[in-house]
Amino acid sequence: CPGNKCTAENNRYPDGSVRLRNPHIELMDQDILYHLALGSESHDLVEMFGDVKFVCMGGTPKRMESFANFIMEEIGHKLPTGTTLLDISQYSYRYCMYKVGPVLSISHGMGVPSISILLHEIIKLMYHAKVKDPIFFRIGTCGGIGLEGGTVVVSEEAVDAMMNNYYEVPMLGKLVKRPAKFDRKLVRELKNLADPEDPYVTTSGKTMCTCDFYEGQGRTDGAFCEYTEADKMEYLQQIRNQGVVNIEMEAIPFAALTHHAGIKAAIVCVTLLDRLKGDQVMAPKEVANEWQIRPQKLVARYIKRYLQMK
Ligand code: R2B
Ligand code: URA
Repeated sequence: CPGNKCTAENNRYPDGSVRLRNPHIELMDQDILYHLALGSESHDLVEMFGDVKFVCMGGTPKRMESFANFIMEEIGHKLPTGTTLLDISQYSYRYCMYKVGPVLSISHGMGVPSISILLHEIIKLMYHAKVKDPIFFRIGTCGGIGLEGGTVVVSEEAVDAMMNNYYEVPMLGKLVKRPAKFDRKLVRELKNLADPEDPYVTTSGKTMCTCDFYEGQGRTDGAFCEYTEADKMEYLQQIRNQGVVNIEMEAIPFAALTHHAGIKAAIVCVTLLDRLKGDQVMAPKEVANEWQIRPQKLVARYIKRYLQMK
């Protein structure tokens, strides 16, 4: 990085296009984005994706299909008559992808490996499509720490289960660390878009990213458990005292890989429960479904405001 200062700005080209920090890609005849069912030679990626500005990701294909329909309504995007939204990656049988004007809505599955594979391919997609200054959002669910179900959380920082703020990946038998950083301005702007009239709380803080939903998040209701309820509560209180407000399973690679690519990114999650009160997700489906729209609304406000200011 210039001056050894690895900021998101330094990681991209001056014209805003995504810099691929991999010299091998340019030398390849074609680049197959296998898990997206797309390729740099089989598809005209500039024509298909060149106008993308926002990449929104969330765990499940259903939620991201709903988000695609929701954002279409919100930004007043019209599909050509007689057409419906198409899952561009349907033949990957891995992730779903919908395009609504400048917005991509993509599912990332559960956990670090799944979102990491997706991010590699989406960052390459941005490069091949010559997209300028894209903004990435993860719209997700999480467990709250001292926050009741239905609370919206904007992540200020990401930490792993050992409270490290970097993504540690074994490469060629060595551990490589990449800083997991969000765009501070984007986080501030998102927080400011919370409406005092919203019938729920929007807050922010540190997000813990774990590699497991059960023992990895200190639950006592997995198939195994070798600690007591008291041990669990002591741990949850301890991480709360260190500023952790929610736990999920993708924040570290999401923050680290977007930062490494010079892409502005933020995470907005809704809590499905307060982990200080229990482990089981018990909210009825209809309630949980309504909660899951809340992060979508905040991100939609950001996108709409951006498009109006253009
Ligand atoms: C939130 O919810 C999922 C686990 O249920 C995981 O993908 C996450 O981060
Ligand atoms: N997702 C998580 O990873 N943890 C929770 O407790 C709820 C949703």
